[in-house]
Amino acid sequence: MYRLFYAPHSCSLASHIALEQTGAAYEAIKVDFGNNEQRGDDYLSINPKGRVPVLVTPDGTLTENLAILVYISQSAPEAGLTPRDDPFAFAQLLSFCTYLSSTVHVAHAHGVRGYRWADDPAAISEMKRKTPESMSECFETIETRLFRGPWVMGEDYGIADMYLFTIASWLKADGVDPNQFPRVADHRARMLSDPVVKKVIAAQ
Ligand SMILES: N[C@@H](CCC(=O)N[C@@H](CS)C(=O)NCC(=O)O)C(=O)O
Repeated sequence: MYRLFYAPHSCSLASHIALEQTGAAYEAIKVDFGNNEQRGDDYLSINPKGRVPVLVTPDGTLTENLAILVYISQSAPEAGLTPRDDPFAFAQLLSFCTYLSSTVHVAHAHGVRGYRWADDPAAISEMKRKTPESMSECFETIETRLFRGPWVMGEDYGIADMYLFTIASWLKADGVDPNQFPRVADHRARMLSDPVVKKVIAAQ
């Protein structure tokens, strides 16, 4: 039995969808950001980084969405959520997902958690001002160059779809019109009609 620590509307949605999709036995534990539970001693003893997601597994505790997504998918190979026996295809998948975690997620965080990078209120508000532009640039790249179709990596549905869906759900709040990116918007609509995705969203 896995234990997933998540917060609604956060990047942990991707890991939650992966768990549900593979049929793994898990318990989802909500971390209350409203009360800064992620900064409390109890939570820091689970994840010293003070972030979600965290997956507690029989093998040990994992942090970082991408690591968790890879672990879940490779622990349930029959679900086919990551390429098997094809190092280049797997590396391409990691390349896309790393772009989401290290560039797109960070561009979003500049808008909502600018205090991580600056103390000066003017600098924080400048980071916020720039967020719609930087998120739009990232999604333009995804829309026109990275997204293969019908799924992110081509014919096979997998962890990149769960991750893109999660980060694309922040666009409106980041001041970006999601309809600027029709392929991503269509992907989002298909994900939203998926029973597994619906179930996870309802549960969160
Ligand atoms: N690099 C981490 C980032 C995790 C992260 O920043 N999670 C956010 C939610 S999307 C969080 O826990 N924020 C709480 C905080 O900053 O206090 C990953 O990809 O898992």
